[in-house]
This record gives sequence, C-alpha cells and structure tokens, in this order.
Amino acid sequence: MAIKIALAGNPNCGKTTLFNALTGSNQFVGNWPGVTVEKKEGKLKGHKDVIIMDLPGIYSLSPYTLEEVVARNYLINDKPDAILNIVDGTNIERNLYLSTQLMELGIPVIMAVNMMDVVEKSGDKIHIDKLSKKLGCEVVEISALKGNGVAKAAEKAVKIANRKDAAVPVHKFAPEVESVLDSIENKLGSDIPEEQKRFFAIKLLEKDDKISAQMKRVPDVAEEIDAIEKELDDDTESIITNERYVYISSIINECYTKVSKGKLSTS
Ligand code: BGO
Repeated sequence: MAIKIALAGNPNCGKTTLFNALTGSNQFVGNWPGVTVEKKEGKLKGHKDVIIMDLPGIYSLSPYTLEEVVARNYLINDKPDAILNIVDGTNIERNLYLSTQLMELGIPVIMAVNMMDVVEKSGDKIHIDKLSKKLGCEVVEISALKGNGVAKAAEKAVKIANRKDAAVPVHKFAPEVESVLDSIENKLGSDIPEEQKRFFAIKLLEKDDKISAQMKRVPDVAEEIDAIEKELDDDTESIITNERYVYISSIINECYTKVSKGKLSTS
C-alpha cells in the first residue's frame, strides 16, 4: 500500500513551492469532500508508492476556519503515515504555534525549516540541533525555492513514515494541566486510539464542540474543566494557548540568534 505524507504549514510558508519541488508535474487537484477547499496530492518524485497530500495552509488546528477543520479532520481520520511540517524560517516564532499542535496528533513529524537562503543572508542563526531536541522531532533546513535540502527532507519523511512509530511530544504543559489531561485521557474509550488520546483530551479540555461531535462516546469532563479554570483563574482555551506561547518563547530563546532587525523580507 502507498505511504501517505501530509504537507502541513502556515499560509505563505512556501508550501506550494515545496509541493511542486517534491512532486513535479505528477499532481492531482480536486476539492476536499463537501467543501470548496482545494485538495492537491501528488506522487513523490522517484517514489511511485509515496503520496504527498498538500493540506490547506493553516495557522492552527483550532476549528475556526474551514481550512483548519479540513486539515485536522484529514489528520485525525485518515491518519497519514507522517507529517512534513514546513515552517517559514524568517517567521519561525509564529509558525511554531501550529507545529506544537501537529506534534500532539500521534503521527510521526519531520520539520522542514524553509527560506533558509533568506535567513542565512540576514546573518540570523537557527540552531537546528537544539530545535530538534526541544521539539522532539528531526529538523531539516531547506530552501524550497532553490531546491536546497528538499531531497533530504523527503528522504527523512519517507523514513519516519516507514518506521510508523508515533511522535511522542516532549512538551509538557504545567503540572496541574497535565494532571487534568491525564484524568480526561483515562475517561476516553477504546474507540480513540492510544496515540490520539492526548490530542482528544486537549481538545475536550478546550471545549472544542466540533471534536466532541465526532466522537462515538463523549466523556463528561465538566469537573476537570471547572477545577483547572478555578485553580488558574482563566478559561481552558486561554490556558492551553498561553502555555503554547510560553513553550515557543523558550524554544526561540534557546534556538534562534537574531542579528537582523525586524521581520525578514523574502523578496
Ligand atoms: C512569491 N526562499 C525564498 N527566498 N523564497 C521562497 C522560498 C525559499 O526557500 N520558498 C518559497 N518562497 P508559496 P504557500 C513572490 O510568490 O509556495 C517564496 O502559501 C512573488 N510572487 O516563491 O506560494 C515563493 O503555498 C513576488 O513568493 O507559499 C513565494 O505556503 C515577489 O515565498 C512565497 C516575491 O511561497 C510563498 C515573492 C509574485
């Protein structure tokens, strides 16, 4: 059976450029079922049994836009063998918000930091080894435009897709949040695969109605939500979002040395 690798990233991170570099002219374009969001897939050059699924460009796996819902439904229900997460190296802090969520899906992830030609020109440094350690996944530097690193990223994606061991997120929320997540995970039934339990627990904690609507059996987590909201004096969605930002700040502090001023230009 063919291996499926999902290409995920923010709008404008260079996803189309990378998709074209990976698949060449071997592409099929249609719509995702029932919606007018473009669906593109193609065969990885030189690998007739590897399919690259191009997901819509998104900033998060929240249910706020049709694109976000389409992308996450594909990732949860079709469970690709690996995710190739492309991030814009000139805007890495913002792009990592999606990455932190992709790591929680129980799917092997490889990160491709794109626009490295621009980053290098600016003098800024991204410490790839540290980034890889902080995220718990392999990281490859690429320039989709110039083709640098693209073949390496593809090879690594195929390798982790074949290994089939789910990503284990290294990031932990605050202990009190982890404790309610544990409690929610324990309430999930066997209809939710083990590796997806953390994702579903986080979404239930965030009161994500679109996720509960998809579940065969929805556990009552009102007690957990109430307890953590009282303890941290905030709503659960903000608690999770804020914790992601704290994690991302610590990644940037350790893994990024900035010498240029302001946002880098890709032109
Ligand atoms: C324009 N390096 C550089 N320097 N640019 C890149 C790279 C890279 O590695 N990868 C992509 N780009 P998309 P999404 C453009 O179109 O693939 C550029 O939304 C322009 N167009 O060429 O479309 C890429 O699919 C006029 O830039 O991203 C594109 O994720 C002036 O990043 C842009 C300057 O890439 C977005 C750039 C008329």
